[in-house]
Amino acid sequence: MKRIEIILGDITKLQVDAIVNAANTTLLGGGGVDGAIHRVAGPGLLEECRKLQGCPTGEAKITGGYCLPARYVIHTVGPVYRDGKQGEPELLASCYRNSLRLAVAHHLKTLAFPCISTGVYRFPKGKAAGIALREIGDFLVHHTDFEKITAVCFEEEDYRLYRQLVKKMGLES
Ligand code: AR6
Repeated sequence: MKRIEIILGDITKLQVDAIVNAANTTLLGGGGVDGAIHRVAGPGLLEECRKLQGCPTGEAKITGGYCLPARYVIHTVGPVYRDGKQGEPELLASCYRNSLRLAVAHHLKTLAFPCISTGVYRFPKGKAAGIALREIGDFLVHHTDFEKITAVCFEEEDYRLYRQLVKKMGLES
């Protein structure tokens, strides 16, 4: 399935309909990919985020892209990983599903995801990659008009894991 693309790089540079932000429940910025997105988007993004009044874990909200090459930013809040028995896998899957649902509602056709929760929130990378690719793969099967979903790996380790898994899961032609 060529509509899944795995790349090693910086999500803020992608010219897609929307990039997904791994935010926190305040939606008021932070470190990691969230910090990078706000830095490139500029102050207009924070201003719009303030009006959203936060976002619960596992859910997603959409804003404009401001100075980013992407038209929109979909902010989702991944779970903080504790022991894997506090609903973390289900919440992570919800992040992907709710982000994709918003993309459809806004008639978007190209979307890029970072490796949600695998940084500061410490979700084990292999497990997170499996959940991400399962949700993305399922979505594309049911949305044949969606053009492309890019999984953006910022770290070599994530890139290797995604490449391995995408083959193992039969998501690549
Ligand atoms: N492009 C793509 N991926 C990136 C980039 C980038 N420019 N920068 C970092 N990553 P994290 P989380 C990767 O910590 O674990 C923030 O402070 C990074 O290598 O950004 O969901 C929020 O405000 C890692 O693989 O997000 C929250 O408080 C992945 O993005 C908290 O961190 C996710 O790492 C969210 O933690």
